[in-house]
Amino acid sequence: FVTAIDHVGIAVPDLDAAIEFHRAHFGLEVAHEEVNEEQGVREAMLRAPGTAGTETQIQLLAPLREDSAIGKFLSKSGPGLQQLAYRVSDVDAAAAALREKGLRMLYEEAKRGTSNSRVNFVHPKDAGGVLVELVEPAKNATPH
Ligand code: V0V
Repeated sequence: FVTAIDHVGIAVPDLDAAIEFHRAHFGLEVAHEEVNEEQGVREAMLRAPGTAGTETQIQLLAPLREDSAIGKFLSKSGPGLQQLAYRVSDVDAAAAALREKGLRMLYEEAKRGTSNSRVNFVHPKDAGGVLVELVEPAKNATPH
C-alpha cells in the first residue's frame, strides 16, 4: 500500500537556520511552510530545485514547545533524522492492515498533517527503531 517515500523528517532546533543551511549547502528550496499547533511544530518542506513536488521531500521540524514530540526528541537525541514517511492512498486502511499484523499505531484515528494530509505513525519500537509515518495527501492537493 506504500506508493512512495513521501518525506524524511529532521528535527532541528531553529527552523530558519536549518532552511538556510539546506539552501546554502544543498540548494534545496522551500516548497511549503506551516505551523501545526496540535503536533507542536513549525515545519518546512524542502525540495530539490525544478522538481514538481511529487518527489520525496525533506521535512524540517522545529518544536513550538519543549514537551512536544520534537522538543523531547531534541533533548534526548539532539538534532537529526526523526522520521520516515511513507505515502499511502488510504491511511485508515493502511493503519488497520498494520494493526492486524500486530504493529502499534500511535493514534486511534488519523490526525491532520502537513498541507491537510491525514497522518498516523507506527511506534518506532515496532518498526526497527524507526518512527514510520503514514501520510495520505489531501485529495485536492496540488504539488508544492
Ligand atoms: C522516540 N523513540 C524513537 C523516536 N522517538 N525512536 C526512533 N525515532 C524516534 N523519532 C524511542 C525512544 O528513544 C525510546 O526508546 C522509545 O522510542 C519510547 O520513547 P519515549 O521517550 O518513551 O517516548 P516519547 O515521549 O519520546 O515519544 C515517542 C513518540 C512520539 C514516537 C511516541 O515522538 C510521538 O508521538 N511521535 C509522533 C508524532 C510526531 O513525531 N510529531 C512531530 C512530527 P528507549 O529509550 O525506550 O529505548 S509532526 C509531522 O510529522 C507532520 C505534521 C507531518 O509529517 O505532516
